[in-house]
Amino acid sequence: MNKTVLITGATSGFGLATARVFAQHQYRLIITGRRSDRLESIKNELIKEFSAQVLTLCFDIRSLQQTRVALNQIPADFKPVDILINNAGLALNLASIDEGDFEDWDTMIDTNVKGILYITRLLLPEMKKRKQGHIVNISSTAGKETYRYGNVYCATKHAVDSLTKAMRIDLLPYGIKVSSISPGAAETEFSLVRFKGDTERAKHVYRGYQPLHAEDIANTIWYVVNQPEHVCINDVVITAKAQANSFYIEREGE
Ligand code: NDP
Ligand code: 8X3
Repeated sequence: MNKTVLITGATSGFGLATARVFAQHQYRLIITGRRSDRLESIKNELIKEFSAQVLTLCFDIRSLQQTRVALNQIPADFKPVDILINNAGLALNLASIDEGDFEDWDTMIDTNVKGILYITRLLLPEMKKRKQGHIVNISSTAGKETYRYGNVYCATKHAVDSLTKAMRIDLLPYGIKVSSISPGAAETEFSLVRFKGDTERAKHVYRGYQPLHAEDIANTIWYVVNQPEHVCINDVVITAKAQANSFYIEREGE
């Protein structure tokens, strides 16, 4: 029987690439994000290319109310949700801790931390009842090392790291697997969002080396959820060949 995967933040980047991989393998897909036009065109693309079964849920992951309403719309033929990929997230700006923007802080904390908590908490009763399920949290190398001016974003990803460990412990009696993937720099819309539409600044992040691509992370997620039943991959730290960690990137010509 085909399984259902719910991917948050599937309107671009890792989430979209992951949706394509799972669609290719005939999973039922629930894809989420705030941009309804993108959700609809991605749904059409996946149906056309892979004859996939796709449900779109348009909501803001920061809102418990919106998340609850959206999940209540999942029809019986898309249930149960077998795999939850907590991918939606963002960074906003780089600023010293004494100069950070309060609104940016709220957005990052509400999206990256509370967003994961809300949707996971709401989907868990069914997974618990079935004693089955797999939660994959997208963390970051920013959750391993804190870099200059990355303060609040790094803190949210350290929180994802910690929550992943906490979930794995608490859900142990229910046979629910919990994994995290911690990527280094990958060229998606991430830097464009971080620098609020400044394309030059966004491009500068990836100068002089080959960063990760969204497909690299999608393939890693696929690997993590396709292990034998008795195996749980706890965490995968993955960087481009040119990147050692948050601090060291080998760039040509520098
Ligand atoms: P993108 O900007 O390409 O994608 C982010 C996705 O998150 C979009 O689909 C966006 O959808 C969704 N999203 C953001 N805010 C919300 C919200 N409030 N409610 C619902 N959905 C939301 O970035 P990436 O694909 O690169 O990022 C995916 C994850 O990977 C993030 O958690 C990021 O922190 C993490 N990451 C990224 C790295 C990178 O270098 N790119 C490296 C390590 C980790 P929409 O705008 O339609 O709501
Ligand atoms: C995204 C990677 O290095 O910009 O999490 O924080 S980094």
